Amino acid sequence: MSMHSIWMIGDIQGCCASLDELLAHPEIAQEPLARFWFAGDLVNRGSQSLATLRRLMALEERSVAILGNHDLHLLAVAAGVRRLGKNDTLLEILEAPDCEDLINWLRWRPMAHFELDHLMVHAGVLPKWDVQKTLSLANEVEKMLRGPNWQKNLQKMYGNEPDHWKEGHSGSKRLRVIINALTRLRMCTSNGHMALSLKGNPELQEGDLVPWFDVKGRATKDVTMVFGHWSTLKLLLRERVICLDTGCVWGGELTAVRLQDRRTVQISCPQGLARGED
Ligand SMILES: [Mn+2]
Repeated sequence: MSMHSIWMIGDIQGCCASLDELLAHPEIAQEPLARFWFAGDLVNRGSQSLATLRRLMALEERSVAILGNHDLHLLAVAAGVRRLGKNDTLLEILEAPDCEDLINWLRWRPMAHFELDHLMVHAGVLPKWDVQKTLSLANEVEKMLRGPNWQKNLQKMYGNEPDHWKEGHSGSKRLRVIINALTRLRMCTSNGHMALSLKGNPELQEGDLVPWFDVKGRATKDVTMVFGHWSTLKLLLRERVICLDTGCVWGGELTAVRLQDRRTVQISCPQGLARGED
């Protein structure tokens, strides 16, 4: 058991002032060897994505930052396979003198993290994946991102199909299902069919959908799942489910929960963008 606190922190989305305020909070700053877990969506929508990345990089071994959908979007734009959208706030990163270092740092972040019986992902896991399976599938994506063909491979990452896991999936289909589950999943059927598009898959009856963490018999049910991505849940603290996304960039809070005793510190964020879907 780690003697030092681990603070698990929700989606920052480029709100670096709130991150600075959180890390300087007396309760957190008093312990120089405390560690930090970040649940992904480190950048985008907020106004200080560049400063956020530099701040996170400077934490070095004190932090574990996993990748969310917005972070992968930044990688895809940097790779030249996606364009910036009108609400993206990533241009300052792409134009920064240290852009290459920032992008390479991001490419080496994990897609999932397991320690002290807590499994952290950005969005969710599919019902049949246990901890070891989730980590091994996450590692397939990590290897791709760190590999020589990462730009080309990111191009194939977009799309909602296939919407469920099969061991036989290979190539880009396989990576797409893994990435979609880990970084975009909210609702699915008890069989693990993901409802990813806003309009919903017409083959899925709305009544069949449940939050992924409520699927009965989920293979990860005996560990504590830690995730972000779903700000409308607010701070969800169940015995074995913790959602940390409290909508910082939408005028909510940036939240840190201490792993050891669930002590919670929240910073109010004045920014308050109109709430988006992502
Ligand atoms: Mn997200």
